[in-house]
Amino acid sequence: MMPYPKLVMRILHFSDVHIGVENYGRVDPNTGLSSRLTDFLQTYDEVVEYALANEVDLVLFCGDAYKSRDPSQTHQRAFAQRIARLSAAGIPVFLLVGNHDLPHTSGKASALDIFPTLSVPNIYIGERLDTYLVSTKSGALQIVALPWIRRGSFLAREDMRGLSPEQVNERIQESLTNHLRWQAEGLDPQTPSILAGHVSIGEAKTSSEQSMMLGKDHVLLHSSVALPYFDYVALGHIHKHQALGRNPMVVYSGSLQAIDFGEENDTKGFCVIELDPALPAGRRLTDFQFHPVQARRFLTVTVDIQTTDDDPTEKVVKAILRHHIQGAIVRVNVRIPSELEGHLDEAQIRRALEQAHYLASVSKEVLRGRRTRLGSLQSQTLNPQEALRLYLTSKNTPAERIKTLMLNAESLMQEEP
Ligand SMILES: [Mn+2]
Repeated sequence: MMPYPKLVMRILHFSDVHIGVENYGRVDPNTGLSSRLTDFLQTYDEVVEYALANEVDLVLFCGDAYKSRDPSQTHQRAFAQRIARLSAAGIPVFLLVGNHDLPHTSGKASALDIFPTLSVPNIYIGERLDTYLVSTKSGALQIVALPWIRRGSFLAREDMRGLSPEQVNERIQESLTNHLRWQAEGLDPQTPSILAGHVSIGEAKTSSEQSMMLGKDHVLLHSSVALPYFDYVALGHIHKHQALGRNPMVVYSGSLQAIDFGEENDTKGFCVIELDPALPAGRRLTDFQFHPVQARRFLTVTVDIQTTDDDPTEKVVKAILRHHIQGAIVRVNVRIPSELEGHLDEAQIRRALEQAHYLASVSKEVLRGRRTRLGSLQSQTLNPQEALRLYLTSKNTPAERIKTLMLNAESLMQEEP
């Protein structure tokens, strides 16, 4: 007898596409479009191609389709074209609403509202904290959605009056934690279940220079989301891919492209998981894979010039050539003693960087002679007062002024932290 085929539900989890991030890009003179738009769409296409080629049961997007809350029509078309391909192939798509997808006020449409408005088949929008039942070709799946929560909707409530921003966050965190537990306890234990959240988890690491974060936001604890009812916890919002634990696995898929040099060392990609519906609740995850995409590289080249280097420019050029420059977004940081500053030929350095996709900066940190002398005094043997006095003296500060500043500094240093 043929063995009964094992039914496995395969889910693709990705997040933070951020179409419209166009810094460090070149404008194509023919189309007027940024090269960074092409970058973002190429990695997004890698996700879609994988989903189509591997006939996944569900594509789960954990929020932030665009950079802006008011994306341009070109950006909206680009996002929708890819969703339409999945929909047409009969692959259900769950779109969770992120902070960048939300309008400022509750009456306005979110950037994702267009899909239910047009009744695009197979598309689900996770726009409120609720449990959604999604039907896939491998059976039903419960998704508890935790979209981005608009502060304003909490602030308007009477019991929020007079609270500090920190206290408001505490209330939001408490409320979300309770609501999540309530949703989780109401799940059908016979049906596979995942949590999809667009939220910061306190234990997570961030890497970007935080330019995408929109202020001080609520942060949940790992223990608030890692509930035993879930077979997998899929997260978006933090751009660095990471797993925060097992039983259940709590995972940020991370973004598909770095947005700044803070993410230089991140590997970008998406996650593919397999659930076995026959296993007990909370233990159905049978496989987890992270699939890297061909994200645009960011590269920092740092060069330290010594007083003994006779050709600083050559040293910088050699350091550049040791790296894979082609196609990268590059910045060069040169630390150079002031007496050699004039010997740095910036035009020659820029020529060595011609193969880069984009040259962000060539910056010089000029090390003044005084600073070198201070370094040679074995600064680790100086106490803070001595170091401050030495610094003020080196800056030609008048003696009276030094006296006043030293008194102030000492009283500051004696204060309890
Ligand atoms: Mn976000």
